[in-house]
Amino acid sequence: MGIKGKIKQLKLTHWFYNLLHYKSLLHNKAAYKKYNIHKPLIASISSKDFPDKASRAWLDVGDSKKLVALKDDFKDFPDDLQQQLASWSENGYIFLKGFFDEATVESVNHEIEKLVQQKKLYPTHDNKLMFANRISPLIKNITLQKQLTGILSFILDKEVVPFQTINFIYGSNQRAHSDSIHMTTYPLGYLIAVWIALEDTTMNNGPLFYYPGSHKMPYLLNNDFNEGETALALGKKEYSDYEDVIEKAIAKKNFEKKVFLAKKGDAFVWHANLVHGGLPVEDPKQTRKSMVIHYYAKDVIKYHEISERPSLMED
Ligand SMILES: O=C(O)CCC(=O)C(=O)O
Repeated sequence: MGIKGKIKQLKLTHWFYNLLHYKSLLHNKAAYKKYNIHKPLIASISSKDFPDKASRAWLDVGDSKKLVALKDDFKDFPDDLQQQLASWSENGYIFLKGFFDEATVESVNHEIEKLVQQKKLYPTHDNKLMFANRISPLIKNITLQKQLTGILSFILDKEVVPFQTINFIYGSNQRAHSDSIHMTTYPLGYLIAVWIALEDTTMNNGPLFYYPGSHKMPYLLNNDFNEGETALALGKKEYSDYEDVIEKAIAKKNFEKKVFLAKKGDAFVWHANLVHGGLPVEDPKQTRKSMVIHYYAKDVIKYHEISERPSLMED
């Protein structure tokens, strides 16, 4: 590990950074109180600070087959969506076929192209274009689209708030993971993600893959793969160690691997703990434009288990 990596391991570095962004941590204040967390908002936080590792989301605690129809707004959803919602507890995902029309998709593509050209948006974290929602009213409006947030709030039975967008021009080549190692909640189970195809995906441009039912595995958190953590520094293991462990856990359970060959405008919604990733890009010349939006439920503790940082939320 280089010197930059070592500095990033130091919790003091995070606390200082958090102090500089104090206003963006205030979203956690009420939830810390509600869940009896007696820590400053700028301090590191991880699953070790919480008394349990169980989801409290209603469709994890109970079975969606029995529960969804009991809610008044269920009858407002189209038949196909009703059926998929009924299988949420079992599958951990739903498809929204053709959810975004051509004009909306193209407006997103043009906006991202413009922001990249203007150098307001640039690739970080392995070619990801992060947080376009913070600089573009157009992208922000998509994240707040009522029909979409209505479905997500229904699934979590809580108001949802967008945390981030990630735009991809090329396939992510990302190994299998659960988002809950990156974006975590207490109680667990209150993250939800939407993946939007901004062009068709094929077996050549690195489509999304996922394992139905994998969300029911125990959440794999720092204690399950990392070691050597101290009061001042994070554990010694790398993210790739996490990827190795989750890959083994998936192989042991024999989950079926499915590939989402999406058409432009399709969307895919996944559970906080559904294991997924991007298949290797077979043809590096082919683009695979897509956008992911990660949402948190509003009234829970929001943080990043892997780095033990509380999430910074913009207004
Ligand atoms: O789009 C992909 O290939 C993977 C995206 C992903 O895994 C994520 O955003 O969590």
